[in-house]
Amino acid sequence: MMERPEIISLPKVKDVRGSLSFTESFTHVPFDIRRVYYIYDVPGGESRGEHAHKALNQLFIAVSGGFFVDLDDGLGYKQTFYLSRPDQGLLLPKGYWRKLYNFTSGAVCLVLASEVYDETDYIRDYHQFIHEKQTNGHSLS
Ligand code: T46
Repeated sequence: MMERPEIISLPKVKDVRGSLSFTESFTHVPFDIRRVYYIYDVPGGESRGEHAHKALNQLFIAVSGGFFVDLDDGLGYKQTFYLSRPDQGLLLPKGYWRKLYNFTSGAVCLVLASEVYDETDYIRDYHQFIHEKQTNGHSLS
């Protein structure tokens, strides 16, 4: 499975009618896509995320507008990405604290996810996240 977060390019088919991009399980994303959700109408100054997942792998796509994504693995890796291209995605493995913020007006974040929704997969307390990472190494229990 994925090791580090990375930006991937998605196919783009462009003609006089406009552009079309697509993604398929195991072709562009290294997991079976079990769920799709999207975040939109985010008011200026609001942020999303601020949690980590124990098992969930995801692909984030800015299908409209743009936003920042701060990532933290709890063990020293910290990285900020700016997503604004519908023909690119951010592959995010399990185990990263994430914060999405500074959404432009009308921005839409499409998320392809490897698991169905499960609240027990979330760690929503940053201190607990750091403690678990530093106790268990890379895995979250
Ligand atoms: C993530 C960031 C980027 C559901 O019922 N089903 C779902 O599939 C999802 C994703 C959420 N919900 C419910 C759970 C909460 O009552 O929707 C409500 C808002 O969810 P949450 O506060 O987790 O929203 P975000 O934007 O902070 O986080 C979401 C995802 O949960 C998370 O996986 O990485 O987007």
